[in-house]
Amino acid sequence: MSRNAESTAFRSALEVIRAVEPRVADAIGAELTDQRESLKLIASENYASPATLLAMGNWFSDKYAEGTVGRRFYAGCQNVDTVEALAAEHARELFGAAHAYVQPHSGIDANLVAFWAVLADRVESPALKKAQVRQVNDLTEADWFALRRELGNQRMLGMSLDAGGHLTHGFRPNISGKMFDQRSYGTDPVTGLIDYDRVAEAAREFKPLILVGGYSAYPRKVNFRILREIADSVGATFMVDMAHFAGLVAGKVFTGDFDPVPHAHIVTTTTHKSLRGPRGGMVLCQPELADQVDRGCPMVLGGPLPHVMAAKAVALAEARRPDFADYAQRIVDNSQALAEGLLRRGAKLVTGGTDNHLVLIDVSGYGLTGRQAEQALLDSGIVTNRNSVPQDPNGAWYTSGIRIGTPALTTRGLGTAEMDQTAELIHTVLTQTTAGANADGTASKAKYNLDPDLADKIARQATDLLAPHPLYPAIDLA
Ligand code: DSN
Repeated sequence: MSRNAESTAFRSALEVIRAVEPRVADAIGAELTDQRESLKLIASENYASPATLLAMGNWFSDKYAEGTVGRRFYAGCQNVDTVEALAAEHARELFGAAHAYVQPHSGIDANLVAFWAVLADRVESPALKKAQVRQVNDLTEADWFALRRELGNQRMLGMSLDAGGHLTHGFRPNISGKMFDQRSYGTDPVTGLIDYDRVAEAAREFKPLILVGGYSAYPRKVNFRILREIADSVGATFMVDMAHFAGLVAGKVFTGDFDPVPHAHIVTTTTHKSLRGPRGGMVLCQPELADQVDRGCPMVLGGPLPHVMAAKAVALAEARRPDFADYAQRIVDNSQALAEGLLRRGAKLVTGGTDNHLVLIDVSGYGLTGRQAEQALLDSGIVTNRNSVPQDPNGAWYTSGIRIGTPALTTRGLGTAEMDQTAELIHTVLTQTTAGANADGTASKAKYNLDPDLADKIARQATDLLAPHPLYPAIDLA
């Protein structure tokens, strides 16, 4: 691929857009400039390849394709079949999965597909069998009422939100919490690590239908073999949400007990985080759940997005290349270098370090809330996001943590030495920021004081750090 080809493709696309609504073309160009200039440490973001981005911008977007490959509710889906089948094949091969469903539009969608597949398999199918009917429309009103109550009366056990679990794992503000009676397992208050004996105890007491593994803010490996044993011991279906670390599984950094795919009945993921594909979701499962998973659309999903499935096929093909394993390893090397740099300078890290792509700083050590720290870092050109820490006294809005992740900077080519410099920038900002006060003199959880000249200086240093590693070097929009 010549450098000119990428530049020409994006420049031409912007020219076509500009002729209709120049402000959109300008915003697209400005977004590239902003992404090029900021030190992106959001653990859930990355930079998809030009090929992945281009696969999304075309007429596949116009096609409806409810159903699955070869079994559509619309005519003319032969080319959609090609890209959906390719994406699923790449996913199966990459992860060693029996079945892959690539239609979910996001992580929450993938989780909803998984939850309903399990409910259909474990609750609805037995009810249909008992009533000796083939499908729900054949149930009597009384049996349908009983089944609906039964579906709404199931239990889920997942990791607590402040220990790093995700909102979609059964928490009340999310639809999953309204669907399931949920209990959480936390982490050890001293080590910050998952205590598998406590998980087993919670499972024995609560007897969940679904045990959920996976996280969005836990900086350590998880032993999925042990979690599967716990699930089996109480007859639960074991589901893993690997959205954050799918790239580390794909790149064989997480293998054996730490690879969820051979251990879980069903695995969900997004495709855009450490996996570096387009924004989207995906479900992998054991053969016995495949039929139910494939009913995701129209069960809980709107029509599939063929242009995004095309981009998933491209990104998954990229992840099957040998250099992706090297990329995945570098993500973790960088994350560990960042953690060590922060620790050496005196930062307080949840669990004292990291095994994966993310580091969680407890910024109460700097006398700040997560919100204050996030904004002070942003003023200094460093993009992170605030996050709860275990037993967080500041709740989910202000929080006491900052979550930082290395997938994006690793894509740009930054290495461990630059992670140490990044740790220095972060530490400098956080030590030089002080908590602000409200008008009545009380302590504010949002206001903060940071010398603007220092913030500008750090932002320039961040830009200097990025300069040798241009983002999309082949793309010149000028
Ligand atoms: N938005 C994703 C994250 O940042 O972890 C998932 O909610």
